[in-house]
Amino acid sequence: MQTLGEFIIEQQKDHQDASGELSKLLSSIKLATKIVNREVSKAGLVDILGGVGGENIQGEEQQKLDVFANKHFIKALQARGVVCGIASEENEDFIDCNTEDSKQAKYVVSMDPLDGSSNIDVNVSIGTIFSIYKRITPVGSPVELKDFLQKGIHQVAAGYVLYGASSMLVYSTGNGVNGFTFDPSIGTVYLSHPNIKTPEKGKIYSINEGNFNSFEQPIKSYIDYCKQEDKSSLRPYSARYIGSLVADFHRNLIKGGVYLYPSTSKAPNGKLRLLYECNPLAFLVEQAGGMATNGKERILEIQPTELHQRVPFVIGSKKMVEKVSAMH
Ligand code: AHM
Ligand code: MG
Repeated sequence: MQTLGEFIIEQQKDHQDASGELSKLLSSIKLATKIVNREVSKAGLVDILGGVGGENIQGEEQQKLDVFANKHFIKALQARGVVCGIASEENEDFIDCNTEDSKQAKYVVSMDPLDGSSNIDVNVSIGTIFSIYKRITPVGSPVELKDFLQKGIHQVAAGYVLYGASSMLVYSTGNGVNGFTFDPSIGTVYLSHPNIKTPEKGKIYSINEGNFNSFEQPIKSYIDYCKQEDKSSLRPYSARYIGSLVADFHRNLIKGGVYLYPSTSKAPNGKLRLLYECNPLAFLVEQAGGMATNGKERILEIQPTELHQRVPFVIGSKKMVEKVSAMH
């Protein structure tokens, strides 16, 4: 089986990445992923569970693993001088990687270093999500906010890592989606899911239905629709919700389904962040033949206005997302 390292090199040959910069960047992500994976897999044995006693910029409690993952992803990206700037869900402002090498780098990365924090302490799957853009300011100048506030359609690559029963890295450079599985016994990552395509329709819906009363009418109607009996459209659908976006998304990507985090009265723009969570997964789902919308607009065409912006999010199998959109 092909390793991730071999795959990255081979892709580089047929890709516009003549300088090899994107390949080096992806290799840095692979390294950070291995470090975080090692730590996640022994959580419970070492003092890495629980909170650090502080909050991130979103006012959410930071977990030790959040902080650990954030630190190691930033370190890996900075050490090799492969990006000029990094925006993280855990940091209020973007980081200008101000080293000699970094100044010459043309890529910026936005990431959620550890998603699904509430699941860390109970041994349920969690993930990392990343998104890569070419900077729009000139190489050599300081990186600026506008380098990060690009529409999702301009992503050069995006992916996620799922720390689960086995750990996987799934990514795309705009040429299909490929999935790699960690073999912990030898520390190698192998291509296990080449050219992932998501089913056009499925029978899973994933939503925090506890918020039902505060959903807007189109979402309530869609949930009712999911529960109605109709053999021809495989209804009633199954409800599956882990509360770890990467895990919920990954299952639906492989099996077919729809994930929704809509607006609620408490969170009018939903909970998930456009830059760190929605855009990268929207890029992947489209590459796999699916769709992502905020109900009215394609996620990848939303113009971001701030780093930590949230948007209502509906993502998954094409026919299912179309149905939700039609109800809007
Ligand atoms: P986080 O980035 O703070 O971990 O929050 C994102 C997570 C997603 O992984 C998940 O889908 C969602 O929050 C669950 O939220 P809720 O508990 O409101 O259903
Ligand atoms: Mg998160």
